[in-house]
Amino acid sequence: MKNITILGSTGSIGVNTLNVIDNLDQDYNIVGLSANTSANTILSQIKKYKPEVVAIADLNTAGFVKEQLKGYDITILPGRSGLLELSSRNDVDLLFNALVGSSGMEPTLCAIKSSVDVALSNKESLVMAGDIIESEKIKSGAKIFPVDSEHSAIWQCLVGEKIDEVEKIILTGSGGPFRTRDINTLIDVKIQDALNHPNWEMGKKITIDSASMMNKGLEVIETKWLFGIESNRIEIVIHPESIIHSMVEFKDKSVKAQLGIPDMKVPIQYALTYPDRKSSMWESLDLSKIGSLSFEPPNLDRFPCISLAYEALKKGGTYPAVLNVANEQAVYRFLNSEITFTDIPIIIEQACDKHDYILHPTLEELLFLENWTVDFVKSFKTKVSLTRGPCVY
Ligand code: MN3
Repeated sequence: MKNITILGSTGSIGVNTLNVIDNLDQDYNIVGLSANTSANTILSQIKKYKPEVVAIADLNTAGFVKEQLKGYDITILPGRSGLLELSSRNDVDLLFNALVGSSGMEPTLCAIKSSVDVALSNKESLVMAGDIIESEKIKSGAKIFPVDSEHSAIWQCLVGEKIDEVEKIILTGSGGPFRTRDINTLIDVKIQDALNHPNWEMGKKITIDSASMMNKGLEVIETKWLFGIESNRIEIVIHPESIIHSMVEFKDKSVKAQLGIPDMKVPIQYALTYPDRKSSMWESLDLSKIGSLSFEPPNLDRFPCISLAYEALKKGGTYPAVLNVANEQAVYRFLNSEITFTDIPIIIEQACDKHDYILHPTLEELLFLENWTVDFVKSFKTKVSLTRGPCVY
């Protein structure tokens, strides 16, 4: 019996995680769940899984849910503090962090500090606070199990291998919905065009990140912290079919790849059952049906977010955190029809250039910078152009 808490249980990854648990024969005891505003989904999850405690970040939703559960033996923890209290519990075996965006960073840190292993779907945690999380991991002995499909692939390729025998890591990316679109029309991208991902079904924020390819940029930074590999040994290759989930090249030039149907339930299940593998009912890969796999280099003129992410990773310190928060806020403004699709990298570049850089920020300094970046992006009005060209990594 494994005691588990799932943060963000009403989102796309959270729902899939509960689905995977339903289909595993090993018993899981759901200790805690968390939601933000999805009252109906969390109510039905509470009735089905009977957790001891549920954190609900949105105060109105927390009040409503509490009212609906009169007579139930359950603790509802409201607000941000409730989420952090749930994340800090040391009586669970695994915290599954499926929160979206920078709000997921502190909960990861809380669990690590409490010596609880984290199955990490929230890539923003490592992008923002990789340095702090790494040193807390060393202190507490807690581990991070990647859930992101690319990082799960790399993790699986590295089983039985020595990290100092790795030559490079090759992250695959589908290229998203705008891989072949006329580059001059990207300014006119509609919200619906950007939300229309060819292979993966995901939440809105990550779908926009995939369309701008900032998702791949964030994954480069995540790779550095998960596997201790520097940016000049992390490459991106576009692979539109999304069958190879990533690859590792070793010193002897042998390359290992992990393949499968694009389905997040597979990496979710591996993070839950590691180091074991359990039978599943997910779809089998039939390569003869797929026929051929194709690859191309990423077009850095089309996707300036990739260069911005590599630059932030190389500069280090607070750059990746500001890049991440600026991106997140710019994506929300795009989804609100306040800015164009091509404004996203411009805003990120400006925020990175204008912030007060710190090489080794504390958590407090990161949280201060998060607020600064949110305000910066909210007040961003001027029409300026991108000053950077594509970078060479
Ligand atoms: Mn991914």
